[in-house]
Amino acid sequence: MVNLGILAHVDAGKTTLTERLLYAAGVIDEPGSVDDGSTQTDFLDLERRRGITIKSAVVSFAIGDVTVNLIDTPGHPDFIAEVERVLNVLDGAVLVVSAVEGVQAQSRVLMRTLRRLRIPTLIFVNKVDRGGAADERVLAAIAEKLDPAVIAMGSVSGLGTRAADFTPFTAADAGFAARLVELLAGHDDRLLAVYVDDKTSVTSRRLRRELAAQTGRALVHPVFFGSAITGAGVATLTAGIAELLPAADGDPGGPVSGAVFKIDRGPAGEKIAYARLFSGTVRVRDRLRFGDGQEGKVTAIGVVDRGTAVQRPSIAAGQIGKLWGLGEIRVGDQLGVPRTTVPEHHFAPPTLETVVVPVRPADKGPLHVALTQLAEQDPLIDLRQDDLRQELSVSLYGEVQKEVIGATLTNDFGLDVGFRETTTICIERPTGTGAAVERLHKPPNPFLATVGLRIEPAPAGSGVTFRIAAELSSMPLAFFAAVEDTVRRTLRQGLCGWEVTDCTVAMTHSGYLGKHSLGHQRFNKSMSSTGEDFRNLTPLVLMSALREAGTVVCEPIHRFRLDTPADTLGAVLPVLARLGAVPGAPVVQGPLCLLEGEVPAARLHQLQQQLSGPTRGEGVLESAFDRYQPVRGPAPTRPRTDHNPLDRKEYLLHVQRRV
Ligand SMILES: Nc1nc2c(ncn2[C@@H]2O[C@H](COP(=O)(O)OP(=O)(O)OP(=O)(O)O)[C@@H](O)[C@H]2O)c(=O)[nH]1
Ligand SMILES: [Mg+2]
Repeated sequence: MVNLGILAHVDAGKTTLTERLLYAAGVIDEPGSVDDGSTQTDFLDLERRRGITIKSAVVSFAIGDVTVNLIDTPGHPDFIAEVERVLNVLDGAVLVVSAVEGVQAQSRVLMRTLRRLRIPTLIFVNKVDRGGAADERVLAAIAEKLDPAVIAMGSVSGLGTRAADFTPFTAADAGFAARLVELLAGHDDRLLAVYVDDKTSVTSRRLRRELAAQTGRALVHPVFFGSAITGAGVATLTAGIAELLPAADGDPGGPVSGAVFKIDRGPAGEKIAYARLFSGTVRVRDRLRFGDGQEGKVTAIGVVDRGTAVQRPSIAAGQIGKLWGLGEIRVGDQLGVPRTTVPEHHFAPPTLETVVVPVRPADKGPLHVALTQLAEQDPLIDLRQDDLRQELSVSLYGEVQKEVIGATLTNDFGLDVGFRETTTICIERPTGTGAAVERLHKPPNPFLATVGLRIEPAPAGSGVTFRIAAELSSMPLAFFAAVEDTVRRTLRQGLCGWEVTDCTVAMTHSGYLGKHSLGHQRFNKSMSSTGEDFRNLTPLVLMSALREAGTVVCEPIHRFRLDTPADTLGAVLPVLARLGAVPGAPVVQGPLCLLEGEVPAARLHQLQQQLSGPTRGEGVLESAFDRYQPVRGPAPTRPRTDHNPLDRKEYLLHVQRRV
């Protein structure tokens, strides 16, 4: 059993390759086509109409006695959240690179992450049948931009023609053997020693075994070539998947541990969780723990078996299955014993947001329900309800995702919506250190709690760290937990309304009142502190510490790459300058010119639109999030959705009204 992800830049041919693999394995009688909307994995109406993959989809086939669960992922950067969730459940991956377009922006982003997570990865150079396809040049670009530890597993003939084919190197090929030894010896001194001693003594079987071992440890990446349209090279790739990628392991008798990477709704609206098990066995009617302490009973289990969905009484370690009955479950939840303690994000979070407005005001309630369901499938849209203005907003990666959300609300929920203009999500970072304290029984503190907090800047990208600098034994742990929880919640809106991050918050003072109302039958609130006292006081203290520290608003910056005809450079540069993009020196390659540089995420969409004229529609712009950078000029603010603890009077009134 191998759980395999197919990843690539948009349009590289992942879905087409998936069809070919299914066809080669005899699962389907004929490969479907993305362009006709007849593939197995692009089955959503929207995917078929647009010809792009939006949601990851699982299919299954067999290579000899190895069962492969294949997950086809979207390549469009607006849907990178789908890829992120899939990465947690893979034994291996095939990264598809187009032989025509070469190594594209998203391939680099994906490969960087695959390497970091040490996911064994084969590379498939697709579209060798298309005019303009290259082999040597693309291989060199892969080595330069993705990973130097790669090796071509064969050679291409008839490059750029319909008859293009791929012939794997054999053991008899001396050049291949020498390259292979050189590559593998880099990670294995013994192999090098034996080889230097006597070249002929290293058998080809030993080399293949070592190649599989090092591929399995994600140290090297074999490169295959072919065409998903004609099927060239697909048999060799298939053999490579079975031979070189490690099989799923895990003890079916161990404690249950798994991860949910996709949530779907069945025909009756019932929730279906796609999960991979790392350990243990889950049976129908088992009670399962998931997320942060929720529980549910599995009412049915399904697997995808060679193209058809079948019900099963159980799934075991290594398998992917669909679980019914877990009402509260969310994408990204861990099942049973968590494998990782902190949910880690592999890619940058969305940097755009928009307000969703129902066309019919009466649809407000149903819209909230619908968006909540979409947020279950994609938590990164981070649905937010603005309590003050009664508005719903979502986070986004881009305009295509926005259109897809709009179409989904119309098609699946019968809701017509409009969107406000997309705006950029900034962050706030503290610029200095600030501290504040409010003590029990010391006016103006109206709460039965002592809370002192100090906030200081931390390195970029480090997030929020909370630590307790007060005496731990000074109060019950539940009160510390209430403070930490409230600190994190309060930091979602800083001085300018943006999320505050890259900081350390230390709790410097603590104290509570623990009198028991002994003689009283009823609980006497005036006599003992409760969690609420800490939850209510913390925002006041934290915000005044933050005001003392000060913050700087930072905006997301993307790195871009623009390929454009060289003669359009003169027309392109002023457009870049107008939109605040900073290009490096242009690199002219024949008739084409390559520009790389930086642009604020806020200008990206305009840039895309305004380049089509000056580049005669031939410019190709790619970009990926790079970092946050302090905004030049006046800091943008985000309207608050809470009762601002900086306005003490208004905040206390709100708290009073709540109790
Ligand atoms: N000539 C040629 N065209 C191909 C090949 N593979 C895919 N295509 C075409 O390239 C386009 C994109 O193919 P898809 O399979 O949808 O690519 P994808 O990587 O799944 O795209 P997304 O899922 O949207 O990221 C389609 O028009 C395919 O017909 C190939 O090997 N040769
Ligand atoms: Mg696709």
